[in-house]
Amino acid sequence: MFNRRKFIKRSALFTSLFGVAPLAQVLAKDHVYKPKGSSTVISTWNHGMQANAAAWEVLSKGGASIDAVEIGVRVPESDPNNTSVGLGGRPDRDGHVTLDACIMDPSGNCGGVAGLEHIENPISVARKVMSETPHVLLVGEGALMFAEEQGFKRTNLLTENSKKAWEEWKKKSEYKPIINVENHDTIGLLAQDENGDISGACTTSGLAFKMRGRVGDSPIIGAGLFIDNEIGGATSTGMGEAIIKVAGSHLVVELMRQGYEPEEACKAAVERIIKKEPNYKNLQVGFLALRKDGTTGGYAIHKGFNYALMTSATSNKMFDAKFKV
Ligand code: SD4
Repeated sequence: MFNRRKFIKRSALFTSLFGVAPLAQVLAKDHVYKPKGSSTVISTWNHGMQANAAAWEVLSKGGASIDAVEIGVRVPESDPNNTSVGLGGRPDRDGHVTLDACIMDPSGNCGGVAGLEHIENPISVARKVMSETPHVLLVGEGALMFAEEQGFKRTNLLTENSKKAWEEWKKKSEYKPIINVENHDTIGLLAQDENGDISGACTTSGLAFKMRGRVGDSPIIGAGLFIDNEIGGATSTGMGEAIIKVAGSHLVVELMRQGYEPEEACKAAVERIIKKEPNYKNLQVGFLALRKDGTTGGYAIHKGFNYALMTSATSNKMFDAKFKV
């Protein structure tokens, strides 16, 4: 049986002999970070600039982070030229545009939709799942029925451009995601408001020409997004299967709890994937993290992942994430 007193005694002996705390002790320690009293918004890829600007409109008026993240990611969702989110997203291999999204607030409430068709702003449906149902995730037809009950209108999400790309793809029907190309547009956005409260949102049409019914990390709490308002938040982009296998965003937040800097936490999560994924050279994954004290970081497997960052002290700006290979 586990004897706590003996364990503490042994730990103390270990520390005095080796001058460092044993791992179990380090892991048990929750780090406390103070909010900095100003706002921050960070989001994936170039379209993060527009999303950040919209989120900032909310934050700069003293608005809540949960409103900022929703309003922020609705911008790329509604952009028909963005081919991996919302309207104009690349379809699955059968020609259906199916959308995945989730949202999480500072109290740990969350909602998501997966495989949602015909609705331009899945993030807003995800928020309704959070606020209007006792559930966390609705999928497919049920998610669509719920969206319509909530007053969302059907739209044709398959633009001419996406239809052409699909018809071109069908000629060979080869399923080979290309690093930083097909995966380029999922938006994950984290925001901290003036009260220091953190929320996050993540939304995508997923991998282009995926199998019908395939769901990636983006609508899965703990994979594509995780918030713990005591510690911070994290979000991801890239090959969802690899991210789900390590519960990526949850892992990043837990590493920050153990004292890792945001960038270090993202790097350690990337390293975990590399260790477990023999095929890592052929896939991209990127993480972003925002800690309670306003510190941010990002890291990816490959070169090419960038993110937009705006704070009360700095203007909206793109950064290239560091990378492993
Ligand atoms: C997915 N993570 O469905 C998403 C794809 C993505 O940037 O991030 N694209 O696996």
